[in-house]
Amino acid sequence: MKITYKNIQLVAVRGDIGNQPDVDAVVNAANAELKIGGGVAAAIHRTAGPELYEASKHLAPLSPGQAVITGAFNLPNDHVIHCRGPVYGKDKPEEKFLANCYKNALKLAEENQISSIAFPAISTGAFNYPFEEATKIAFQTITAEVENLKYVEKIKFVLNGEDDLKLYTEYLQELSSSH
Ligand code: AR6
Repeated sequence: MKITYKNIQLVAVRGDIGNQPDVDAVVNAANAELKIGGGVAAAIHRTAGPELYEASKHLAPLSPGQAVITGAFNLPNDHVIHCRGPVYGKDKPEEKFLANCYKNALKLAEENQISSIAFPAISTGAFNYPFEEATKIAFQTITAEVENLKYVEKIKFVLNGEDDLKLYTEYLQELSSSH
């Protein structure tokens, strides 16, 4: 599913965030220590190679909502933006921290003149954020930020499951018809 919203291309696909050659930057769903972990982080580190951890570990610890940027090494991208999402039920207020992840990632993208970026559904795996609530926050935040983007032209959402893609597709359809 692909739409154009206020001159920004918004795309949702089902796939692996570690294999998105059509974007300049991929977002890592990181933990505080920027350790390799599971899920998104494991997929990104697996393809990027050990240099990614070497390049990022000195940037830890990250607070909830914080984002940092590194190179992408063997990934087919130029940059990795590492965001620490909130652990649901623990890092409060979780809505604000999750929104900050998307805001801070886009801010770093702008500062680095990045034109295309892929996001996973931050915090919805090991960090237990309910998928529907997290999706609402992702869309609220991104649609509010779109006005401020000068360099970013394309935002891609890379989802793991069929139902996840279905929900993102519904949000994109709604945005496209409201616009
Ligand atoms: N590509 C796209 N999405 C994926 C992939 C993939 N390869 N693998 C999983 N997902 P998670 P979090 C989905 O756990 O909740 C890690 O261990 C997954 O289904 O990666 O922010 C880190 O090291 C879910 O919807 O991130 C941290 O310790 C979403 O991506 C911690 O987990 C996020 O799942 C971060 O937890």
